[in-house]
Order: sequence, then C-alpha cells, then structure tokens
Amino acid sequence: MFRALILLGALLIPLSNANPLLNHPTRSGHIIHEKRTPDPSHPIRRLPASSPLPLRIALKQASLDLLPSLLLAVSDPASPSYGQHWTPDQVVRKFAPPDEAAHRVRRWLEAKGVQPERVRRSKNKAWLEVRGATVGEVEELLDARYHVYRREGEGGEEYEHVACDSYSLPRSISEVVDFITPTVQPNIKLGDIGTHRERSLAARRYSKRAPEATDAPTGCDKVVTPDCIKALYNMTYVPKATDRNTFGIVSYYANTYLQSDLDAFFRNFSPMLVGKSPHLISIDGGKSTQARQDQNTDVGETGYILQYAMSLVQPQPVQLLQVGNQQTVRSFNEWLDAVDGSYCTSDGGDDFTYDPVLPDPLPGGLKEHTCGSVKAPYVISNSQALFEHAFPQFYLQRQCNEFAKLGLMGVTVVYSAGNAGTSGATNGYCLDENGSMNANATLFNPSWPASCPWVTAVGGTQVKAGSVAAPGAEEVWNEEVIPGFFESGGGGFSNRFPIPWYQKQAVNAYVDRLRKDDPGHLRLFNTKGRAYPDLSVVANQFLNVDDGSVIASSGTSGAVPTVASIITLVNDARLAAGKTPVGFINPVIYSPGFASAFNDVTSGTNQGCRGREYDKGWDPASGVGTPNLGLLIKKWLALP
Ligand SMILES: *[C@@H]1O[C@H](CO)[C@@H](O)[C@H](O)[C@H]1NC(C)=O
Ligand SMILES: *[C@@H]1O[C@H](CO)[C@@H](O)[C@H](O)[C@H]1NC(C)=O
Ligand SMILES: *[C@@H]1O[C@H](CO)[C@@H](O)[C@H](O)[C@H]1NC(C)=O
Ligand SMILES: [Ca+2]
Repeated sequence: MFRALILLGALLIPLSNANPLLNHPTRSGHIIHEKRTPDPSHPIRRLPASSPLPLRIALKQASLDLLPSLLLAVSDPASPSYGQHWTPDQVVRKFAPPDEAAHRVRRWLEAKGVQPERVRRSKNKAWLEVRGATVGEVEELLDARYHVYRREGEGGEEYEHVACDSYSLPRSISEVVDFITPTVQPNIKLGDIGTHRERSLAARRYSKRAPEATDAPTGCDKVVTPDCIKALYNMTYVPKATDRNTFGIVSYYANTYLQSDLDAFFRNFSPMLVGKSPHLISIDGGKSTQARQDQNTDVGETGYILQYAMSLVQPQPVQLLQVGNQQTVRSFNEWLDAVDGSYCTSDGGDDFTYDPVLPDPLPGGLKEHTCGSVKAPYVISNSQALFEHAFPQFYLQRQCNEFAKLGLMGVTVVYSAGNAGTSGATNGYCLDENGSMNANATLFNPSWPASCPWVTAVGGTQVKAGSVAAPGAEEVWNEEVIPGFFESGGGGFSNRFPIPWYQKQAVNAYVDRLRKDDPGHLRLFNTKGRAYPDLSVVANQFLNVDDGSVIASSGTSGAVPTVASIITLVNDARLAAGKTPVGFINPVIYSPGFASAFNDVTSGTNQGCRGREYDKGWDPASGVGTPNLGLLIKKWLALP
C-alpha cells in the first residue's frame, strides 16, 4: 500500500562514527554536524523550496556524562543507595539543557532572519521548534539539500520519505545542539522478532498437565507451554501485591490479539484468566482492534505474547502499551515519549501544525501524539529489535540515554537480542569492514537496542532433546526453520557503546578464553563493546492459539515476556515486603552474589557470523544463563 509522505530519514547505512566528521569545515564555514553514507534507495525528486518543513532542534542535555554513575548508585547491589530511584521530575530537572544553549541558538536563528516569535522552547526545555519553516529556509540554515526518497517496505508496499544526506552548523551552535529533525534520521520498519509460521500442531500430541511445579513436564523439548516455563525457572511464587505492581507489554500496529484466542489458551493453561483482557494503554492512537475490522491486523505475535505473559504472572494485571501510529514509521521513541514527557519531540502533541503526518487525514487516523501521559509500568517488555548499524550515533545515544533514565526511575526495560545469532535482529547478514551489511561479510552485526548497555537483552535457549523441563536442561537456541535456514538466539558486541562497568569481569573472562583458544574469532567483533545478551530463556516452539488455530511459534519474541514476567514476580515480592521495584537489573544479575540464581548454559551454538560452542560462564549467546525465580526472590529480598 502506498503511504503518505513520511518525514523521517531512511534505512540508514551507518554513519561511520560521527566524531571524525565534526571538524571538517564546509564552504559556508559551518562544520558538518551529522551525516550518513548514501542510502541504497535513490532520491526521486527535490522538494520545492516552498514546502513546509517542521524544524526541531534538540539541545544537548546537561549532565549526561553523569548518567552511568547515577544509575550505578541506584542499581548496584553494593551501593548504599540501591533501590532509591528518582522521580520523573527529578530526572527532568537534572538533565534539562542549560538556558544559555537555548539563547545561543535563538540568537543564531534571529541573525539568519528567523523571526523570534516563530521559535519556541518545549516545556521540557529539550527542544527549540521553528514554526512555519520551509525547505528553502532550512536548506539555507543547515547547508543541506532535501530530497524525497522512495523505498519499499517489508510487505512490498512503497512509501516516500524526506531526508538530507548531511547538515552543517556553525561551530558554536554545533557545540550545544544534539541533533536536528528532519534531517538524516532513520526510517526503518521494526523487524518483529517472532518467527510466526503457520505450523499446525493439530496432529501433534501434547498432554495437558495440571500446573504442579514440583513435577517436571516432559515434551518441553518439542513444544513449550506455560508449565514448561514454570518448571524450567522454578516459578512457584504466587503474587500478592498485584494492586501496587505494574507490568506492560509494548505492541505495534498492526499487531493485536483476539480475546477468543486468549480464552482458548487460558481454558487449557490458566483457567482463572478466561474472559480476562490486558489493560489497553493507547499510545499514538493504539487500539486493540479485537473486532478485526482492519484487515491489516495480525493477531499472532501480540496474541501469543499475552497468552504467556498473562499466564505466567496471574493474577497480576498486564498492560498492553499499544502503539497505534500506522502512518509514520514505527519507532521505539513512541513509547518512550509516552512514558516520559521530557523525551517528547513536542509538548503535548499540538505542535505538529507543520507536520504533514499529523493529524493523520485518514479516517480514524492519529490526531494526537501521546506525550508523557502514560505512567511507566515497572517492567516493560519489548519483543522487537532493529540493526545498530542502521542508525546515526546521535539517534542511538539519545535513545540509550533515555533507557538509562528509565532505570534511574526504577523501570526495568527488557528487549530481545534478536533471532539471527551474531548477524543482527532478524534475517541478518554480517557487516563488512565498512560497516555495511552484505551477503559475503563476516563481522558481527549487533542488534539494537540490545547493544545499548542500559537495557536488559534477552537471548534464546531450547530444552535439550529428550530432557525433562528442570533447571539446567537447556542449550543455546538454534533451530532449523526450513532446511538449511537456521534461527538462533541473538548475541554480540556493540560497535558504538563501550563495555559498561557491570559486565567487564564476566565478558573479559570470555574474551580472554577466546584469546587463548580461538584468537582468530576476536577479529570478528569489537572486543571493547557492550556485550549481549544479559540472560536468556527458552525461545522455541511456544504452543499458542492464533486466530483459532493451535500452532507453535519460535523466537526471542516469546523469550522476552518470560524474563519480564519473572522480574514482575520479583517486584511483587519486593513490593509486598515494602521495598522498591528492582529497576535496572543488569548490575545485579552480573554480580557474584547472584550467580547461583542462574543456570549457566554451557552447550549449543548460535549462528550468524560464525557460530561457536558455548561453555562455562557468561557467553555471547546465553549471557549469564537462565534464571531461577525462587532463588532470585530470596536474593532480591535480601537487598535494601
Ligand atoms: C570499503 O570502502 C572502501 C573505500 O570506499 C572501498 O574501497 C572498499 O571496497 C569497501 N569495502 C567493501 C567490503 O565494500
Ligand atoms: C559474494 O561472493 C560471491 C562469490 O565470490 C560473488 O559471486 C557475489 O557477487 C558476492 N556478493 C556480494 C554481495 O558481494
Ligand atoms: C526453587 O525456589 C525455592 C525457593 O522458593 C528454593 O527453595 C528451591 O531450592 C528452588 N529450587 C531449585 C531447583 O533451585
Ligand atoms: Ca555459559
């Protein structure tokens, strides 16, 4: 389907890291602020100089260099202020850009002929917005050339977007500006991480078992059910603080669910949930289109995630953070905007006067941008992933900082590590030495945002053939989906973000082992980068009900809600004991005191840019291993 003009960047081949570019003077005496290498799609036309362009200038926030240490102070189990999270207001105040930066940019705009009354600062102080800007005016200001690009989406539909290849600023302005939109930003469709193939299990036999966690279900090597997961991860805990606890699952248009599918699943696995729905939190017009009036909707992926998450945490209510915007390309920023008003591109959604995307003229289309009106649940489960290499560093850094801020506020953000082993999010190729993805390349291709050190990234395991479901029965997920084509748990090392303090010891032990045993392997990845996944759980053959059929689905899409459910149950125990939720968990799960609450995964291999057998300790296919909820609760209750 042909969509309206989309104002964001393109499927970006990365920017080689921004810094070397920054000091190149351009003709006008500006320096290049941001640049991307040319997109494989070709510009189809220039934009008329009189076209409106909604110009927004993101100011550099203050004190961002302090973020890692502030986060450490509330999330390191050895810290005296462990668990003492910040309020959203405290976070906004701490990082608001200084007024001097805004004045400096205003003076520059005025000197360039932009009337002062057209420039306003957003309420959260992070942005300056220029009303009524045109392409001609912005091209002059930024020394840039805007084109319309046409590209093909995943479904073969064509869409157009506007972008420039680079833009420049005077040095004194570049110093205080984070980035400017619309310029080189990415315009990537989310790779949903499920392998949701229509394999009917009607002919398969699986026994429905009473949920007794003391007995180890068999058959979990072939088909996974909630009982398998409960047995694998020692999940006998019954929630008791459900009135105070919160748990959210992010879902994107056009994924939704059918209540009839949930009920069919619940009747078999969690009878007390029959008739129960997730609580809809609408973001940018998100709807649970249960009636399926919309033929674009897919009831599979979100449906099976809900079937598992709701079953694993029952009777804890589950929120569905449904992002509805079907017109712009989907971005993780939509839910980040919704839960943190200070992250928004505008204050309240009424600043899109000049944005041709909003309000969406289509019937039922998005009229308002959700900004800061959603209270972040304590745990946020995200079953999507993209490619790190596809984004400019400014964009990644801003998003990664936001994940750290959520951690500071006591929110656990869980993301998929991808389904393509070391070759990225899904259906990935490896990278060549220039950072481009191609069929003959050999270097690891990191997933985003798994490669941001401030999210918790989930890899995949599978139950070993013939094993009963009990702690320790797993190996790395690696599944032949069609003959010769494997999918496996994501893992790797960031090319953009350095290794954070909390995983240095664990990851360096792995790298040192490799240096002895297989030094050639070190060439394939950035040995100094943030390593992922952080932990892993079973990721294959989830039995589920999809549009009335019983099928099995594989993917870290299903692994993420399991981890999120486990953390939600830990939060329940802590809330019931009068403690705070766990927030950013990585420093805890890598700490020596928690090692015995994880089962090390020591066998199996993932795929991608050269697979490898995995062994003792942390490894880049299974992280610190698989969780044991019973033991985790004991240990987490012992923390302040
Ligand atoms: C990398 O870039 C250089 C310089 O543009 C080029 O000569 C080389 O062929 C590129 N390598 C690959 C693998 O594309
Ligand atoms: C990969 O290598 C094969 C064989 O050397 C060659 O035929 C093919 O064109 C290459 N593909 C790319 C994308 O470079
Ligand atoms: C499961 O957790 C309980 C605590 O709830 C613990 O006593 C038990 O040893 C754990 N089981 C295993 C197999 O680790
Ligand atoms: Ca291991």
